[in-house]
Amino acid sequence: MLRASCLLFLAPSILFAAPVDRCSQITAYESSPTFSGNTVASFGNQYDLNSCAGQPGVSLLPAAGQATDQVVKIQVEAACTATVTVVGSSSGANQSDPVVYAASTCPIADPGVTNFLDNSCLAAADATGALGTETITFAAQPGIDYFLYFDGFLAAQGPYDVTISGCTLSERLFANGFE
Ligand SMILES: [Ca+2]
Ligand SMILES: [Ca+2]
Repeated sequence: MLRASCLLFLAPSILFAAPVDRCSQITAYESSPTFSGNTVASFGNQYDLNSCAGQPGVSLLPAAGQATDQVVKIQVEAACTATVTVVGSSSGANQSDPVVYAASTCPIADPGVTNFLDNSCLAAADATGALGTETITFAAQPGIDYFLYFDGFLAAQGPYDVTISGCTLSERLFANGFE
């Protein structure tokens, strides 16, 4: 009886893991291949890139990634090639100009300090402007945490929709005793 109650209590946060503003706020793996977020109210510019170690040729203007950002954590069920597509949209005067990158680390950000993820970056994209679509692809292995960052160009903040294809996302919980 107690166990069932615990599961019911936990279920909403598991089923609806959503992008959060910084790595310390992640409480569950994102297991849905489609979800949405909005960087308008996010904490700040916690994460950024100058380059991407896993994709040396990627074209990133200096302002790519300077906007406020959100992040999710995923694992995959089997070796696969993940394709992450992000489509920007608008909310009031805010127009999203998405920048997306995947990385193998998620540093805990100090207030007012931007963590540059150049060295742990697996793939990155900022090929289009406001309300555009950005796509990254990277090889994923089971049992490894991958972090997907939803960022923006310069100060562009706004809502966005994400689709992850090519992989089955793991629904595993955190190792917190409830698994
Ligand atoms: Ca940023
Ligand atoms: Ca863009």
